[in-house]
Amino acid sequence: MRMNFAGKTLDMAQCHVMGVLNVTPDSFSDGGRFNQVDAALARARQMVDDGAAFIDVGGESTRPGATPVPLDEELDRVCPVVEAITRELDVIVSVDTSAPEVMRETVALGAGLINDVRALQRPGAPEEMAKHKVPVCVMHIQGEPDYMQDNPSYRNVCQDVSAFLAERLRVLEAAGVEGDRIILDPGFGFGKTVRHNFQLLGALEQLQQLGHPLLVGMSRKSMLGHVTGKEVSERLSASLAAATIAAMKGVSIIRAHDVRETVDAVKVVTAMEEAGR
Ligand code: 8Y4
Repeated sequence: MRMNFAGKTLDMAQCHVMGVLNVTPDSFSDGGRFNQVDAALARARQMVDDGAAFIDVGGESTRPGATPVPLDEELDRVCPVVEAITRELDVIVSVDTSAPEVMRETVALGAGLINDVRALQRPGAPEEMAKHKVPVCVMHIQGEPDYMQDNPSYRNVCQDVSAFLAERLRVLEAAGVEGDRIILDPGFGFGKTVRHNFQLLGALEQLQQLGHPLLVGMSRKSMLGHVTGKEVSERLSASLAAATIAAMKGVSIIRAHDVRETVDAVKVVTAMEEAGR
């Protein structure tokens, strides 16, 4: 029921909001490392004030065609921000990474969750996470970020995603990552057509059957652009509709850019559920 994120515990029967904090160079225009860390900390502080339970710090772009970030560069981007947030703010720091070295360094700095869009498929990643006690979010992806959108194909997307996650659970538990610290994520937009994404959204209950807390991220994604015809900057309402659906289907964590608004949407769902108990 409760999960321990490096000393901060949360009831996973409740729905929490995770704010997105990109620390890629294009997200904070130049100004040197100090100013970048400072700007990232200010943005994190705003999201905490807005009600975020997690801040998801990511130093690598998973957009198809993005240039891969060398390990040293990822460490240089992410570590100072993780250190600053854990020192200054009362929030769980999540680190969006696939690199075992980044997992090791950021957990040592106080990160409370490792969020891996590659489901710990990199060599050494399961073994690295087995050495620590922090929870990990294992996300479904078909292929690699670079080519995942080329021709996504499934026999049955819900069954296939569920089978992939069940297999990762088996592999991770065999490597020594306890099941009670594994969070699952269907990976909206990661090797999926718009239709696949909406089939998954409709079938989140099926993924709940795996018996682990769920995390979802649909905020501003192209599945919402496709149905509304809107650009990224105009997708707030659609993002809130998607977040509301996910909350109603019992997900534990919603990854979002617009924390303030998403927290309100989640509060409406929570109030309804509490009134019914
Ligand atoms: C506009 C803004 C359009 C952002 C697309 C995007 C997830 C995730 C990402 C997710 C988990 C993104 C790191 C993609 N998505 N981690 N990360 N689940 N666990 N695209 O769905 O935000 S990055």
